[in-house]
Amino acid sequence: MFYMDYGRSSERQKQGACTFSPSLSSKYSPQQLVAPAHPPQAADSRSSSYSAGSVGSDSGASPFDICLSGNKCGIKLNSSLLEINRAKRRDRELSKDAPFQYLRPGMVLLKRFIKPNDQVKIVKVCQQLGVGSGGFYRPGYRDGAMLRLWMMCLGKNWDPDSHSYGDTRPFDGAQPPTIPEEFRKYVQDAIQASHELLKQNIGAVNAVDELPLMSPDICLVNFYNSSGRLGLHQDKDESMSSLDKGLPVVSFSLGDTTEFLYGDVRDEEKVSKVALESGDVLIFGGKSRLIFHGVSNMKPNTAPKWLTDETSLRPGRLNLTFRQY
Ligand SMILES: O=C(O)CCC(=O)C(=O)O
Repeated sequence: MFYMDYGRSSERQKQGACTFSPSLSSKYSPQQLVAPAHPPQAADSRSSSYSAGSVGSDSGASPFDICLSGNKCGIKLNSSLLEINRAKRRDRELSKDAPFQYLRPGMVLLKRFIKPNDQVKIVKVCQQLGVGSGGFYRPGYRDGAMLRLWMMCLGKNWDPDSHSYGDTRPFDGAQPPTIPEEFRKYVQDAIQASHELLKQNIGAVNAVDELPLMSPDICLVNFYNSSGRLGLHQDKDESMSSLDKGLPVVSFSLGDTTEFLYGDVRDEEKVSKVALESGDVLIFGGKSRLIFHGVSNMKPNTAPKWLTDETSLRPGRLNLTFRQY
């Protein structure tokens, strides 16, 4: 991953998105996306565990809790279980309307692929891992610029300063938690589903060529509050072999909707954008493995109510990107 640096750019031709559901693409309006020189606001006034820390992090602070304090991801009582189940069923129905979007060669979006109960499970597991050793922290750079998100690495640590992976976090020596087996299973399911959908929808003869199989040993978990964002960058800190094979990045979105920006050059005026909603899985590999991508314009209060009710997830968005080193 390469958040701040311009890095090498891809010469690939930009392809138009082909959707099998109402298209969400529209023209991207230019914006400043790189990390700000000042720390971003906390998710809400109750919640800040941020403090300006030592190099590259808020390492002096306790881990950030992605769920609101006091609820510890338990069920809140303001919605009945009956209502919650009804809402989940409704959302499952919705997912049938727009299951698949082919964004460009090597890049697909599986709409609301993660089932409601699994979304709840993922948030709860991330919350628990996130408050332990190696949990959520505010990444930053040596020059003091901070990313507008909280991060937890699973499997291997990604260091924003050196743009490299390691076994421990440089600022506190913590070892990243391992990737839960269930998460790996969701990734395999998503890749398999994308192959089926590539065959069905675009007649791909060999879907594995378009989106190679991968077995994740890294997962970066980002939490964005309503002012969270991530500048255009390429994910290219994985091994040369992984990048050469185009092993995909598999990205899960949970909570509030956001705009995902993507394109062949690091130019905010030339990127496409697509909305990522709770339960969506975005996969980019093969010819799209080195796309520039980023996140802007969070849409507050768009998380499914059942998700926030059942988990007390803070206002914002949780994103998990799985990769194979
Ligand atoms: O939050 C997202 O959807 C994108 C995350 C991302 O680009 C990254 O972690 O490299």
